[in-house]
Amino acid sequence: MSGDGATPVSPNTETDRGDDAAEHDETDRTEVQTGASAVIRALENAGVRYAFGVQGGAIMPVYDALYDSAIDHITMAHEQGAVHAATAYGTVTGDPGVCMATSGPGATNLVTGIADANMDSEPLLALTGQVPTDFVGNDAFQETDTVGVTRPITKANYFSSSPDTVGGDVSEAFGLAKMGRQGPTLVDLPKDVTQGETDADPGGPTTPGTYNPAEEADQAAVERAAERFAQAERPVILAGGGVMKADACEQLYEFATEFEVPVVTTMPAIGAFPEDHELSLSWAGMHGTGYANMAITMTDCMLAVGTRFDDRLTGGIDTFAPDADIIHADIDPAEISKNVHADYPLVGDAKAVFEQFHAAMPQAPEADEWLEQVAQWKDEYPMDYEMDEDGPIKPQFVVEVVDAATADDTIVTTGVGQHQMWASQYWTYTKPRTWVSSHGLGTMGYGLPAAIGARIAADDDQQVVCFDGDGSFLMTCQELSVAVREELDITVFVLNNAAIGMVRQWQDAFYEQRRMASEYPWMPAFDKLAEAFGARGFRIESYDEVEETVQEALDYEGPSIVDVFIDPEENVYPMVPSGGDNGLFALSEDQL
Ligand SMILES: Cc1ncc(C[n+]2csc(CCOP(=O)(O)OP(=O)(O)O)c2C)c(N)n1
Repeated sequence: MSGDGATPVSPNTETDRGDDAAEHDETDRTEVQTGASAVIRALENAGVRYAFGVQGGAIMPVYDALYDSAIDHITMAHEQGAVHAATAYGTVTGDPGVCMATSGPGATNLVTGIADANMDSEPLLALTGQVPTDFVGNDAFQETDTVGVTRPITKANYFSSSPDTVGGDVSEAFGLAKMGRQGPTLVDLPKDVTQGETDADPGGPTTPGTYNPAEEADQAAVERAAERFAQAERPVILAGGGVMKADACEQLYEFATEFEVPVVTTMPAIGAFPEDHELSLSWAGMHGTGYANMAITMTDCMLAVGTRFDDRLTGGIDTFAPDADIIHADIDPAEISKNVHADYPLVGDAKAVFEQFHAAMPQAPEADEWLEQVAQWKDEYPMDYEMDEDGPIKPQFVVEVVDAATADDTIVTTGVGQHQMWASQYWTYTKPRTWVSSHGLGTMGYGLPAAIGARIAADDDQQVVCFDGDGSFLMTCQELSVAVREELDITVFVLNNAAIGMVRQWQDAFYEQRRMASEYPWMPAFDKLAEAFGARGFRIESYDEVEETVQEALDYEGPSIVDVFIDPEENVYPMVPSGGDNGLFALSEDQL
């Protein structure tokens, strides 16, 4: 598919792979190039340093070619672990993470993670083995129509048809994953294609010549929108994940601080604007801060950049920012007026749009009263919880203690559930790409493999912690074997409430406390489980153990699991019920 008119994409500039990555000497490379070696050459040309995967019959030729490469392969325990680790790698670095799996069950085990990356527009390249072309359609051993299965959940996918074009397919899939609106791509690799000989050069990352996402937005449209924004009496910026993806955080900061506009982020954009800044209102939506939700409800003009207005953010569309003119900038024109009507649509890259918008602003909005109002909301609805030192441990306190004990650039990964919300609410994020979580799909089990991918992507001196739920941890805890084998310094705090707490919370609130299949009093001892894997295990059962044990676990240079017995009845607030009015968030169950 990487035919004429292909546009080169800058490969990852980081080419120094380090000695330890060069497991096998590149000079061992066999002279005859196969489809498989073209695949690996394409990855090398793209600057890929790591691939996460699991071996198997149909993908073996590709692994055999990898034997000769300096690309470091991280063997995962399960393909779901591989895809989440690769996705998190992409979140932290901005470059597509690469995962590999064999055909059939290997490929289907990737599906959840691919769907996850698709919902969050994460750059990801999946390579899957496939039965030989002649066997396709015959129900051959481990045959699954991977292209068919993944078509709705990939940005693009390819069934490679020849050793001569397979390298180009990989180059294009890599280029597409990163360019424009990012997302997952997949190349399905029949065994005869990867085993066949070729002398074709796979080239570097490319995109089809027909794929030309806009860089700058239409200048006249920007000027009209800036004119309106400058007149706003209650302006607000809503920064979405696209701001992070476009590396536009600096531009956001400059714009917001120069024109004194409060900044609300979506969950995926946590860290795009420093949460300790006085203009930060943290994040909005179902469990966002009261003041963020007030601001996006009462605004008269919203500059929304790189967000798809997910329903967890908007609540009911009818009650979303009812008095506001919406300026919506996005790189994907399909997002404009999809969920929320855009009064001022702008199609372009977030970084370019902020620069254009900044230059086009005739003056700062006159919004002193609004800024006072916003500050008042911050006082009125602080993020708070009640704590009794003799009672069960509050999870929010644990998050705060870990935040205080770690550096500002620490990366936090999470599973999905209450713990994810506490980790996002009670940690102060000040740097981009330090919040790594599953948003749109809400995939339990994301936390540990994501911590592995993040650890490999992170700077050596950057700490990586994971807040997990007991239920989420149980879904992918086998990846601890990988963290031990690779000697990865990660610390996992399992906020253990012996329940799949978020479900329990909803049952209590909306199903008359009928706790069907949500209490898990049979959880294993996670500290002992950690030791069985060869990791360090810790347990915290009372407040007086929290600070010391947290420090001990963080100091341990390797994977450690801290089993924290938290208050099993603690709930996440504020809360806007599904489809509700953001301005009417509840601070406790009786307000729902
Ligand atoms: C794979 C998957 N299955 C089911 C769910 C539905 N779900 C959402 S939150 C949640 C509870 C998660 O429990 P746990 O990981 O223990 O976290 P807690 O809410 O207790 O902090 C469940 C089951 C999901 N999000 N993902």
